[in-house]
Amino acid sequence: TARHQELAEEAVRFIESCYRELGRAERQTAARAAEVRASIARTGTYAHTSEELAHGAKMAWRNSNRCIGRLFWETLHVIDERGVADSDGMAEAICRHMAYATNEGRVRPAITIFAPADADGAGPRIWNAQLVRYAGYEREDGTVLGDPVSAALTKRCEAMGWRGAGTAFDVLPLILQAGGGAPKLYEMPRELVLEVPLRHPDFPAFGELGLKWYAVPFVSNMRLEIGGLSYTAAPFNGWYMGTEIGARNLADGFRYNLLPRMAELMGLDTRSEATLWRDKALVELNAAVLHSYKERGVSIVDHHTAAKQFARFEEQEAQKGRDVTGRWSWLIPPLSPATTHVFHGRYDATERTPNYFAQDEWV
Ligand code: HEM
Ligand code: NRG
Repeated sequence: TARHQELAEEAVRFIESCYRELGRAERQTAARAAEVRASIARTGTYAHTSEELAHGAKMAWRNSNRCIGRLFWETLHVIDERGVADSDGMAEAICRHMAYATNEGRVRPAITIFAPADADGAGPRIWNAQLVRYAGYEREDGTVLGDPVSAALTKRCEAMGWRGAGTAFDVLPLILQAGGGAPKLYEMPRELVLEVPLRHPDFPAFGELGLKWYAVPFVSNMRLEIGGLSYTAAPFNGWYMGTEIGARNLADGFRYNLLPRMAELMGLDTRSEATLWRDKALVELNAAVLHSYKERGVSIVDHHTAAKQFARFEEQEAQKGRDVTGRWSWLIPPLSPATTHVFHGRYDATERTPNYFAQDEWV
């Protein structure tokens, strides 16, 4: 059929580039390509070897146009959990991943890959956008306690019987769905969630706000596409760039909206925008994040260092004869972008595969 044809072409394209990068012999590549074609003709699909899976996941990171952290793409630790059959097994595998990646703060980039979607596109799913995120409770007046980005998922969790403590930093439970199964709720084991209390070296009053953030960003709602196969549950993590927390999660008006409070405790004049109180508050909020993670021994990178690492990635890729693709609007940091080389560069936004793609919520 036409779909088999398309899958076979994608699959062989991947096998060829993967095996070339891995330095496999021509004859081996041809034999594997023939095997994959035969499998697709006979069964409508094929399975990756563990080597293909591991290298494919790394290529997908390397091809992630919005990611400034790609220098380290080859170090990704790939955990093959394709054999997990039910949501209880998914929960256990996720716990193993979290413990490995968190590593008491010395964060290790990792991905857990569950079974791929079948021919109808149905596969296992993690409903949470990240494995660790804070609940957002919508109040009567429309304001939100906690993280507004989680308001909808929080409602679903409550509808499934969950009740949070009602603080601004309640870790949400997981909603896991194995292939074909019903979604099931799993309370997050507290000992697996490393968090960092936030303080500022020069503003003790900041520490009194009782703010914190979780140590590791585990993105859990993206689809990993390798050689025409879709891995619909493939949570991955690296470490944070400070601005993700300090310039967005805590600062955006539609998230924790902390700039006014920061300005107040810094004694800034907020009556006129021209005093640049927002900018001053933003810088110190970001300094507090970097300081706090460093103090607690939790991996984090500032945006200047991350941009330099990205420049090394660009050089390294040029040396390997590959062009770097990228989305400029995502690659520039949200704080002082023009101080980084990324701002002054041009990026080709072509989307290559393997890659990570957004997918519909809550199928
Ligand atoms: C996006 C940094 C590791 C894949 C991003 C963003 C940053 C970033 C700053 C933009 C996020 C935003 O604006 O919301 C880093 C750093 C890492 C890292 C510092 C440390 C090792 C990884 C890993 C993967 C990955 C391990 C996958 C294997 C992606 C993808 C996006 C992204 C797919 C786009 C997410 C989206 O569309 O929402 N990264 N990253 N990154 N990163 Fe990385
Ligand atoms: N901005 C989001 C996280 C997106 C991915 N960022 C990473 N990925 N650093 C946030 O929670 O702020 N990673 O795999 O390390």
